[in-house]
Formats: sequence, structure tokens, C-alpha cells
Amino acid sequence: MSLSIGIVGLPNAGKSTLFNALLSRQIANCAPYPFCTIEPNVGVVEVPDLRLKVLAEIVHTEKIVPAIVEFKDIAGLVAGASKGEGLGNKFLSHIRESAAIVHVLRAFSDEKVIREEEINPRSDFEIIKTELCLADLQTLEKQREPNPSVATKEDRARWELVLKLRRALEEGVEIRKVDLSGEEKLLAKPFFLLTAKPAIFVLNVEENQAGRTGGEMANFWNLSDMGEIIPICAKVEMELSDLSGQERIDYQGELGLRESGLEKLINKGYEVLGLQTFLTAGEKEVRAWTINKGDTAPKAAGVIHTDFEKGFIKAQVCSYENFVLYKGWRGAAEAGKVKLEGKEYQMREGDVVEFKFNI
Ligand SMILES: Nc1nc2c(ncn2[C@@H]2O[C@H](COP(=O)(O)OP(=O)(O)O)[C@@H](O)[C@H]2O)c(=O)[nH]1
Ligand SMILES: [Mg+2]
Repeated sequence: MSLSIGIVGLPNAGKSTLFNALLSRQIANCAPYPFCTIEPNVGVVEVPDLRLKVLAEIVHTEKIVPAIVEFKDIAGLVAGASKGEGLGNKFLSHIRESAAIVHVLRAFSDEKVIREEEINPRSDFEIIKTELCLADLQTLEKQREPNPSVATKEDRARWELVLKLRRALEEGVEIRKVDLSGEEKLLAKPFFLLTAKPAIFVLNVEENQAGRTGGEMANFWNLSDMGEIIPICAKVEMELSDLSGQERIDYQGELGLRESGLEKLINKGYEVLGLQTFLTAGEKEVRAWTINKGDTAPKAAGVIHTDFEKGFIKAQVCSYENFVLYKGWRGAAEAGKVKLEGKEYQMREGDVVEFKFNI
């Protein structure tokens, strides 16, 4: 399952600074994560989840394995990039491989960090958006009208969709903002459109604005219509990542930061990927597993081990809340809060699960 989030933005927006701050949280040992690939521009970080510690206390284990997300530092997006300017089209394939996009928008002024025009995150985003829309248009312009004498109903629906998406892009509307039916979404999937991907906006703000809310900063820069805005001072995050324990807490306090910007970003990133978590809690370890929303119990079992999916019999399921309230499997079972679910069961966020299988 691809959990990768691409970091994009104009040069000197602070992408690499933010990425390096994330890297300081990179998990050193990838062994428990079968999907994990570490490359120079990829940072694999754990998703902070307070539930895991609570579960670990209940089942008396020391070992906690959180869910992970990957961030990728993608350089090379400049005006004209879709036509081959700068690093050309290379960045496109990196974005295409990402499941979601973080846009880093510069809102700090620092004369040491070169920039020709006045600071303007809105117009910076417009430049990026234009390039991504143009790249998507190029993709769709490769599609050809089906021959009416042999076209199936689906072929015709796909062509109608291509025309609809092209119209949107020509007006500068990203595909993620276009109203699509479930069927249209399925038809659009194989085009791997860049502007269809979920997006989050990191506003790289001045040091003294790091504690401001997303709403305040979005109002200030006129970005309210864009989506989720996370104000982060990348430089501060970089400094914070060099500190440990109490020093970090003290410095965060001085800056008026309740939560580190990185934590907000990681959690938000995980959320926009459209994923959900289920939990396992045994003596060996407590662990968060990542599945797609709507996945069934056998699918979830398959994330742990492919054999578990094939040999799936039942899932013993308890909600996280009940598991905590009744202090573990036995108490929850006595209270009638543990259910045996079959193949059709759709997993819910925070289910604590034990799979019964036959291999
Ligand atoms: N003052 C200030 N400088 C920053 C901040 N974030 C990044 N920089 C500086 O801006 C320059 C470009 O940052 P970098 O992360 O390399 O940008 P990238 O081109 O988007 O990867 C570097 O000199 C950073 O130290 C920030 O929040 N405040
Ligand atoms: Mg960079």
C-alpha cells in the first residue's frame, strides 16, 4: 500500500528544511514495516497515536509499533516545468507516485533567502497549480475519442468524463475540486491525475507566527478557500528537532506552540490519505495497522500476513473505547463487548482485533 506524501513547492519555499525536520523523526529500524523503503529523499515517520500507550499498559507489553507514513522531498517544480523548464518533467513521476501532496508555501520574509517578488503564498500556489493542471491536461489530451461503431457504454462514459475534466482544467480548476460521481471517480483513476490527489497546505511562516492557528493565517494571506492550512515555521521545526526532552518542551512553550507543527502535519497527512487504523494488542506488542476506509476484516487480516487473509475464519473485535473501559479482552468479553465478525465485516476506526485463521 502506498503511503507516500509528496512535498512540493517553489524553490526556497522551505521544502527541504521541513523534510529534514521530518527526517529527524525517521524510524531507524524498518524491519517491522514490510512496505518501508528508505531512499535519500524519502523520510519514513511514525504517526503519533496516544491510544497505543494506553493499550500497552492494559496488556502489559513494552513494545509499541505505530503506523507510518512516508514523506518525499520533490524538487524541481518551477513556472514552465510542465513544458520542461528547470528539472523538466522528472518531478511529475515523483508526484504521480505519491498518494497525497503537501504544498509548502513561503510566508516568511528573509532577505538572505532569495526571492524576486514580494512574499505572496497565494500567487506561489497559483504557479504550482497551473503547472499541475497543465500536466494533467497533457495526460488527458492523449486520450482519443472512441470509434462510435465499436465503443462500449463505458468507453463513451470515459470520453464524456475526459471532456468534462479537460474543461475544468482549462479553467484552472483542480480535479479534486470537481464534483464527480462514484462511477466517474473509478473511471478517472487510471489517468493518475496530479490535481486529483488530496492536498494539504503548509504555510511556512515567520518564527514569531509559528503559534498562530491555520484559520488566522489563512485569513491574513487570503487562503481560506484553498483547504486545510497548517502554519509551520520550518526553521523552528528544524531547531526543535535538534533538541530533546525538556529542552524541546521549554522551547516550544516559549514559542507558544502547543503541539509541534510536524506532529500536526503527520497526523493530517495520514488523515488525507483516506486511511484508517486498526489495532492489535497482545503480550508481544501493541501495534497500529493501516488499511483503507471501508476495508473488510479479511482484507485487514491480509495486511498482517497474506496467509491470514486466505485462511480467514473470524475476527474477534472490540472498540478501542470498550477495550480501555473494560481493561482488556477478558473484561470486554464479560461485558459482552467483544464480537465475532465474519468475512463481510467492515472495519471501523480504532477496532482492536484478533484474527482467527486456518493455515
Ligand atoms: N527565515 C527562515 N528561513 C527559512 C525557513 N525555512 C527555510 N528557510 C531557509 O530558506 C532557504 C531555502 O530553504 P529550503 O528548505 O532549502 O527550500 P526548498 O528549495 O524549498 O527546499 C534555506 O536557507 C533555509 O534555511 C523559515 O521558516 N524561516
Ligand atoms: Mg530543496
